Amino acid sequence: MGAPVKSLILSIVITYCSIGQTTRGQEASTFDKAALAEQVKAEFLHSWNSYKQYAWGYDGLRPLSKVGYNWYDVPLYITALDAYDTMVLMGLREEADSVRDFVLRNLHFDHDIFVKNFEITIRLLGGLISSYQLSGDKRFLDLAEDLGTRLLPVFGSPTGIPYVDVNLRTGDVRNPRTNPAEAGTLILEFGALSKLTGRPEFYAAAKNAITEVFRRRSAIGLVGTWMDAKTGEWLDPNSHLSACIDSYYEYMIKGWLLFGDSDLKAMWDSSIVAIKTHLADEAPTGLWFGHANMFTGERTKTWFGALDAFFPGTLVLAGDVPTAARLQESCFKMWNRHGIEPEEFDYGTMEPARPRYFLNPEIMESTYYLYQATRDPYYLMMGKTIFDSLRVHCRVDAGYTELKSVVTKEKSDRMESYFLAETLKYLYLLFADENTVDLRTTVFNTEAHPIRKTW
Ligand code: DMJ
Repeated sequence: MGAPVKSLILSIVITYCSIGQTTRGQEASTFDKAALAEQVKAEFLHSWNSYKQYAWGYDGLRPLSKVGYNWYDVPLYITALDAYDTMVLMGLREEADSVRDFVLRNLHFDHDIFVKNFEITIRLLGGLISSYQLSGDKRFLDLAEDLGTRLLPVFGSPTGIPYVDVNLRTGDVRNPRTNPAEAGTLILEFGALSKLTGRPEFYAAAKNAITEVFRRRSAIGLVGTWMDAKTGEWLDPNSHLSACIDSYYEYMIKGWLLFGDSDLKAMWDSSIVAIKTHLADEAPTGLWFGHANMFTGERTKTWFGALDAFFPGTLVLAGDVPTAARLQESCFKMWNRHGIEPEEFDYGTMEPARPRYFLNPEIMESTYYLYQATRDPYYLMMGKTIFDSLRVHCRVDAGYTELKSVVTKEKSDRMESYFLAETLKYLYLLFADENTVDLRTTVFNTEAHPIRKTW
């Protein structure tokens, strides 16, 4: 058993002994977990069947107009591949088999299109790797290797920090304006690809990318929002845990857990000190993590949002369950303020700063990890509240849809693939048998694709 796995088990045990006994919600026996898991599965099928009916073969569904849309000139079957491993985990064998046959018959990457390296890595490369591991079908791994090879040119900048876009056929790259999340959220997928194919260049390129971002942290240990991949210069010094930075931190701890790479653990150990020193905010409404200038530490905004809600989950994986539990309380307050969380929330005024909601999964993800760590039924209550309000405010005839405003609940017209890959998967796993996924051997990538440590 590797050291990261031991540390995860240890953290779960410590937590169980310290706060796991404290039940703030109903008793476990009053929750019919199995029934709730079935209800989530039914909502998954409602969404998936709507996608099949109106958008089959497209990358995504517009649930109000009931049409499909593609990200590029040709479809890459993003929703189907993102949803596949959720189907497997839910035991939807027939659906999963039909997706597998469709994807393996139709998906290839020899297209003259520029794609976003980060999005294609977390959704497709991650999806192909988990599909391979769950199905044992080597054709998924062949597709993953082909895709990984076509994405590799992004790392060819003078700094090794990846360009944002790459042409899948020509290998041309463009757009050096990047951020820590896009540059630093690649090591799980590229690293697993190295382990599974025996080609070390994938791991090396992704490891170098996150290392080069980390090396450019400020004297007080923070990173900014935007940077130039060619020069390594910071273009925007705003530091936070939200979009553009979030999963850069997540992959330090998950990379440590999946590969036992102590350099990644050292990056986390250093970063978490800076985060707790300069971003943490003990407000009258609880513990939050706001925005600050990466060079001076000066507070720039009292904002926290739907994406930041991944952080309790990452803290659990890092072994800091007490802080995770406190922050999760704040996330739940943010959710309950209007019955759905906003994209950005000003915890100074306790009102949305950006009122949209994109069906994001992060709060469900953190609820799942906290329940796994504590077995406290309070987190089942939390998950049920979140699930109920999703059904009330985002469910439509053809699937689930985003909101233009969590205040007015006005709907917008898009169901992102991560709703099936992540949002419903984490809700399902929260209520399903606790051993559905063995967290001692499995690490979820940032799109919730489970990657199993088989090496
Ligand atoms: C997903 O694609 C991933 O979770 C990513 O890390 C952040 N954005 C969405 C979900 O909100």
